[in-house]
Amino acid sequence: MARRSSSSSSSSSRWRYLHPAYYLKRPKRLAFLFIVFVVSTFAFWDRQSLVREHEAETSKLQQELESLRDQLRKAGVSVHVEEHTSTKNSKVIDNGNAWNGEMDPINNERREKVKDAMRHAWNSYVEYAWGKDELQPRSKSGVNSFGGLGATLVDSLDTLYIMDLKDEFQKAREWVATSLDFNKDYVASVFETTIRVVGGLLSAYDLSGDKIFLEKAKDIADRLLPAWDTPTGIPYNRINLAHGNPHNHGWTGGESILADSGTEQLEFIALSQRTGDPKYQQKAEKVINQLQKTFPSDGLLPIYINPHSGAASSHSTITFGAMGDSFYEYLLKVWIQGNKTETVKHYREMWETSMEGLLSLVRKSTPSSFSYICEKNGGSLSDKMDELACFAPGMLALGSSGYGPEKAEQILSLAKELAWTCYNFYESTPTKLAGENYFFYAGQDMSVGTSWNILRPETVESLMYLWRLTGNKTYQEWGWNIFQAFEKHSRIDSGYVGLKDVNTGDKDDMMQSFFLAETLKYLYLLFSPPSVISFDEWVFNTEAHPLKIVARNDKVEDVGEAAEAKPQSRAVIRPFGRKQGRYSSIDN
Ligand code: DMJ
Repeated sequence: MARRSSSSSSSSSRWRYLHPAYYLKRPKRLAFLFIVFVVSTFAFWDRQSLVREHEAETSKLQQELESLRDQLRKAGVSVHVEEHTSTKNSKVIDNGNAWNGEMDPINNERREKVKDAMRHAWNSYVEYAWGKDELQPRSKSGVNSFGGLGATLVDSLDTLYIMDLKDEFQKAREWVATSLDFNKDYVASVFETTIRVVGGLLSAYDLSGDKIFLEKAKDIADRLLPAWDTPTGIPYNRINLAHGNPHNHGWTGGESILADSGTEQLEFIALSQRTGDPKYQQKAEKVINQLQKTFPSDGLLPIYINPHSGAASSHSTITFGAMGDSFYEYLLKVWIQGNKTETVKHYREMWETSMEGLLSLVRKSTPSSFSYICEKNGGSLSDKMDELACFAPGMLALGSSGYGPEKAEQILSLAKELAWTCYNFYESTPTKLAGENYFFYAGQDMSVGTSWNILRPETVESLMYLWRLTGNKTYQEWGWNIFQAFEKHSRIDSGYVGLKDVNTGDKDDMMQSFFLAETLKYLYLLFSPPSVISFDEWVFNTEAHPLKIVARNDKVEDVGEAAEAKPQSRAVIRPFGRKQGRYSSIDN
């Protein structure tokens, strides 16, 4: 009992510490308790803010790391190192595709092989055709097929830059600065000069930020501009670079060609954006406004248009191949270049209308079910498809995401089917290189028509788009097979040649400038991460020259022609200087 009463008294004495009266009677203890409370609250708060500061610092470092990784990828540098330093998020999402952040060793090896091909093509041009338009590899000489504008050199600038061929790029840049002269008494194609020269120079400017390229682009564009001075604004397709005097080819009966007249919008809009001078954009966009007035319900325009009346010649061919192709391509791409805003909505609407027209031209062959795009002459379809029309799968894939889900699926499926057909244009010949065009006589499987191959890019272009947009590596395999066929049949000691006949492998004597501008660039990108020249930031002109997408400045139209050129602030990748590969905003 005694023990129980002692324990009960000690427990009641323990509870007395919780009673406020206890402390009121003992102020020293109350003060002590207060101090303990204040000190521990401060210690806790201090630790929490340290954690917060640490988290903020970590997140800032993470952001910097992400930005550096992005810059490395944009500069085309392998990103092995970055992934080792990253502790989480080893997946990088690019354009909706999961890219595992590691360069696949096979892709790495393949893109090095493509880079080696570019080096070989370029070195051969330097050695035998420096400053000339194109190299004739078997004759080991140069030829001025574009009036002596250094077409191959200008067409190659951005490919050299993207492949990080620094010395080669610098040497080409010096030639542009010191020797590129447009004051030539030469009747040039407005279309070819725009897509290769204006496009090539603008792309080199966007990539490097070097103003010499912009100055030269402006010079040549100013010489082309009088071609648009027609009653409708639809341009003449030829002009003398020194004296003007625009006109059309005799063999078109004085008509303008659809592709030649509607494939300058990307370049001329970009030029207005970069110079602040609206006149280029105004001329090029007026063409589309004019064509929109009489745009047919199926969106399919014949290849000849009268520059005086604006009337399309109803007896001429409708095609997604030669002379029609890139008109449709630019409807979509101007919409992308214009950030898909309300101002450029009519481009997208016209493109969608034309894609309904394209669907009406698609047939399937027997027995292999190859989808192909027919041509149309008058009211009747012809079972013929140019290799040139093989840009269409890439264009369809690129435009598919602008539709609602069901239509997007239909358009993407068609893109995949057409890409399979185009790949088989290559696979079906003894050399595994495609002919210039194919017939599907009475709906039967393909047979080669014109059997030359001039190193064209359209199929590998589409494979690059489809690989990026679907993530399906099969397209890389197909591209690799095509590249190997070029290596086997077209590579010679002094460059790359086309084939006179894909059945026999007989060689021609021309290294087309688009082989370096397009074919090799698209192959290189096919084996590179999708963030190298990403579709979110760049749009490729029809000669594969990437143009940076910037804010569309439609106020430009209110500015008088005499207004001082004032380029807008824009992002560029600096080339090889102190801020290598770094995006920076430039105000000129
Ligand atoms: C290039 O000049 C361009 O791709 C153009 O749009 C079509 N022809 C050649 C390549 O084949």
